[in-house]
Amino acid sequence: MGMHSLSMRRGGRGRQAALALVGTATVGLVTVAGMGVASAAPSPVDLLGLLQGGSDTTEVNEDLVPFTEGDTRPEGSAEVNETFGAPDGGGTGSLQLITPDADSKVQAFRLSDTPLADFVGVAAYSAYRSSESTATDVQFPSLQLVIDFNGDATGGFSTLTYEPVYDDGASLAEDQWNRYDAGSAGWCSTRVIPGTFDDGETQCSNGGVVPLSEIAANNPDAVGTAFGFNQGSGNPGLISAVDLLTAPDTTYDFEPKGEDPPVVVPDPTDPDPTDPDRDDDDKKHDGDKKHDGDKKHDGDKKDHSYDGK
Ligand SMILES: [Ca+2]
Ligand SMILES: [Ca+2]
Repeated sequence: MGMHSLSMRRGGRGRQAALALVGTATVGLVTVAGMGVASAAPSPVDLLGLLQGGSDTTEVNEDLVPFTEGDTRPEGSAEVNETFGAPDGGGTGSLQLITPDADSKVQAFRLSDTPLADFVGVAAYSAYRSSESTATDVQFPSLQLVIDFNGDATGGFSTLTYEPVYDDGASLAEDQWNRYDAGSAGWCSTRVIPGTFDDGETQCSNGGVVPLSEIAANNPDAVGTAFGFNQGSGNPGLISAVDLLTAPDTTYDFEPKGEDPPVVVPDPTDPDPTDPDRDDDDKKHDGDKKHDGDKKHDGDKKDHSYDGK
């Protein structure tokens, strides 16, 4: 760590701001994060990000911004740390997710306003399952897409879920990072979507795993209103981590920001802590301005209690 990594992190934030300035698909980012950058001139850092062509990665630090914890229930936890490291290209850290018992649930979601079709062939993430987990072998953190499948028409809410266990050929290996191309795979729906998920086909039941491309094609007005990770409820003892969540236009890299270098501030009230008793009468050590020049007390051994105290 140090100045080099610090400047790298600032570069990452600069790229995020630059993307907000030039990208029509990042309207949600401006709205959600409250970044008033639309009319601001790009700073030198923003311009550097543009020149580097690195407008496709946004770092997410300990505060999870622009994600929020959503429907997180005790004792579910989400923490950006380096416990399980990171996948290739994902820096040094990731988002650790723990659900100790069956009722535990943890989420990290980001609001969006993006056509569902834009996620097709694009959505992806990396996940790690620790062998310390006691959960059923096939369980991994899922990727979820909250959608409004009929656009401006009334209703249309559902949550689409990608889980590796329903993705033929996807790795379920523990203690390693696995990459899931969810945008090219099948998804489940929490609710009926007429013509796509019939009654009885929700929650992955009765063949209710449908390619995302088919869901989008059947519902051309569908909009992704939020996306992110979910673990639980029903995942007791699952210890995992996720990273490099790829959404339209941006990949989110979960990384500890770390601490800035400490700033050393001299203590002006105690210039010579090794010699406290000789403070006032000793010009070499005297640094206590409050008592300097006090003729009535300085140098008077009997008034020692007034001097330098
Ligand atoms: Ca990372
Ligand atoms: Ca609607």
